[in-house]
Amino acid sequence: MEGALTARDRVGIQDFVLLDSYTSESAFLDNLRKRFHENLIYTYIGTLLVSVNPYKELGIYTKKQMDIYMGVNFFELPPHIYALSDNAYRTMLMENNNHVILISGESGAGKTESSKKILQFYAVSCPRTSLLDNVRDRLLLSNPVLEAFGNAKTLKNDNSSRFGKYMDIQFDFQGEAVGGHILSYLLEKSRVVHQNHGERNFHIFYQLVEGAEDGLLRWLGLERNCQLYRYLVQGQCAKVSSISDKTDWRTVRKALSVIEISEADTEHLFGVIASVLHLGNIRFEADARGYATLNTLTSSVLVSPVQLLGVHVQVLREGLTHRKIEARAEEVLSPLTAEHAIYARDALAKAIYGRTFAWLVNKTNESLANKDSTRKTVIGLLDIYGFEVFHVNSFEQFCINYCNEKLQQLFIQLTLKSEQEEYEAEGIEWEAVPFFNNKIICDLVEEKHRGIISVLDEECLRPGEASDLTFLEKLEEKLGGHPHFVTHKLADQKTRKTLERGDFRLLHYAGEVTYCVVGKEHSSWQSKNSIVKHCFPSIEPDSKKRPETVATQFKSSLAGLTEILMSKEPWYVRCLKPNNSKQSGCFDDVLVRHQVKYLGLMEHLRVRRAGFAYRRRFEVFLQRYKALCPDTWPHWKGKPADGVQRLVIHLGYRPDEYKMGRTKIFIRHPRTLFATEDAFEMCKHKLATRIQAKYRGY
Ligand code: AD9
Ligand code: MG
Repeated sequence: MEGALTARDRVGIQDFVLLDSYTSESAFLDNLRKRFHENLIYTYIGTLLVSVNPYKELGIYTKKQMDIYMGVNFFELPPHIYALSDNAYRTMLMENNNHVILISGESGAGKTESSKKILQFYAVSCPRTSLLDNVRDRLLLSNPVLEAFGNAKTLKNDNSSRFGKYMDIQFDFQGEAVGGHILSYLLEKSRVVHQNHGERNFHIFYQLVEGAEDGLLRWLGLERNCQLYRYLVQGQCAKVSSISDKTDWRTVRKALSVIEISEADTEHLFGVIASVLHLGNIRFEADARGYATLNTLTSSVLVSPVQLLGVHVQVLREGLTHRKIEARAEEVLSPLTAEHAIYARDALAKAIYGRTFAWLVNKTNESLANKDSTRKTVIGLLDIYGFEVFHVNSFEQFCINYCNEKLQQLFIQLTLKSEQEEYEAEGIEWEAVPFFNNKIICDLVEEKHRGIISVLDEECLRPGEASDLTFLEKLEEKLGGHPHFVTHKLADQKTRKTLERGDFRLLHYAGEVTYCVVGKEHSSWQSKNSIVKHCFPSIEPDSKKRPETVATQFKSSLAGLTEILMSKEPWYVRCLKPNNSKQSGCFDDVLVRHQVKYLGLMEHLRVRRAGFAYRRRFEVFLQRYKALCPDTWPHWKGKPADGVQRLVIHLGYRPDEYKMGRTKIFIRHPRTLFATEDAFEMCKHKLATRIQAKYRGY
């Protein structure tokens, strides 16, 4: 007995629901820390998985481990991401419905790694026929491709996702992974032309320059030296010790061929990527009137983008130094100043890269598509960019953090709110658990006519008149009284921290972030560059439609995403970051406590602990288990609730283990249900043997 106690003391408890002092944040933290130092990074809160980034390889993701977890009940083995994956998978097969695994946590907490482990589990462990082996390879290899083009080193994470990703894995009725589909959300395109100190551009640029074969580099007009390209060196850290661009290049090349991107398309793809680097090196001079001209040196630099993008030199030249104005159904070319030409060049580079990324996602989807039309069930994986706060935060951080607010709101809706509402609706006695609802911050950003995005839209409709500062004034006017919004004028009263004149601060669920509005007009419009139109005619938006700001588009795409997520049965992985220095073995109490708090883990635990892990409608429960009780087998003629009551008494459920609602039975702990499920399996087996014996007897 003493031995068992010591082990428990050492490795903690694997499900927070079993923690004695479950309302104490310190006890929660102690348990997490204890486990972390024993390399036990996973802990449950019921069926929710808490994961702490170990920042080292643990050897717990082998094929052997996958086999151990396949088909075993959730609580019979130590917590693992494979257990959650397997549980979602088996529920999908049993109930023939769609599921989604929502992975959240701040930047660097381990979301992308988690999503990769889940995908690997499905691709490797699920039943397979040799015919579809390549589907699994494609599913797996879509990752390195999209990471190369959509991830980058930031100060928070050496492999930070700079786009949001939602991926459906499709399964056939036998449970075989047969296809997939990816939706991507707002890529951080500004990174193509600008990186903060200590950050890099997207990985693919460095992979290309470092890893490409000599012949390819020559054809692209590039040299093997990142320092020569302005778009690659602004962060002054082209080389990163944790990253091998050369090795990654080989992986990406192989992956591109596995996802069936043809040689010609691959060539074109790298042509476009190289042309972005060339564009970055184009310089402008001002003529006597201050208008931009391309200097003679630049003329030779133009040759490469012209060849690689397949546009006429005159089109490129004009596109960079002039802007088209529509006046009385006529198009007039108006010259740009040298300063504006730089914006035009950068806008072009961003637009080209953005379209290329969209093209790549499309191609990947074509390769993952399952042509067979039989009904599939899916498990969705959501891996977005995590909440982030930098020294300077701009429009991109605003979008990323807004996206995280939305995801937190969904979590609250689905767990804390609807859970408690259901108890109420079912007439189950319940002591409400208070929680902070971040809807107020979502509204602050997205509310019609009053939210920040709506003010931004209005300002964008007044070209010429509006500026960064008038935008800020409008915000102040409309949102000045909001408890989560602070500007320069109001700073001292609300947070006692001063603010620069061009900044505003939001008090997000996960912490305060100060946003700088300077330069917002350059990031808020969709580019309508004629060169881009020329290069990507098929995916250019309809120019007749009134253009939308990027923020508004993002808002609608998040609304669409929420709908997708709400239509599926959710599972949660909450990732925590143990320290800010990417170090293994270091558990920063203050940092982890903060995350536990804002992720609402304590509230979730209280609801779980006081609540019921499983619920089934009376009819469904009775139909499945009626064979376990002579009173209900083969038919129960009375009310379903009474039948269920008889059944559970017969099965020996203790009164505190379950509650009868108005339409459903609520079961406190999964173990109870698992025991019933085991009894059911045995009963089926006995029945089958009896039937076989009977037929043999004839
Ligand atoms: V961001 O919001 O995209 O910036 P993520 O996705 O949450 O962030 P990521 O999964 O990329 O973070 O993890 C960051 C780094 O932590 C990885 O590159 C690994 O080096 C490390 N990591 C994360 N999870 C694990 C793990 N389970 N085992 C080992 C891990 N290392
Ligand atoms: Mg990520």
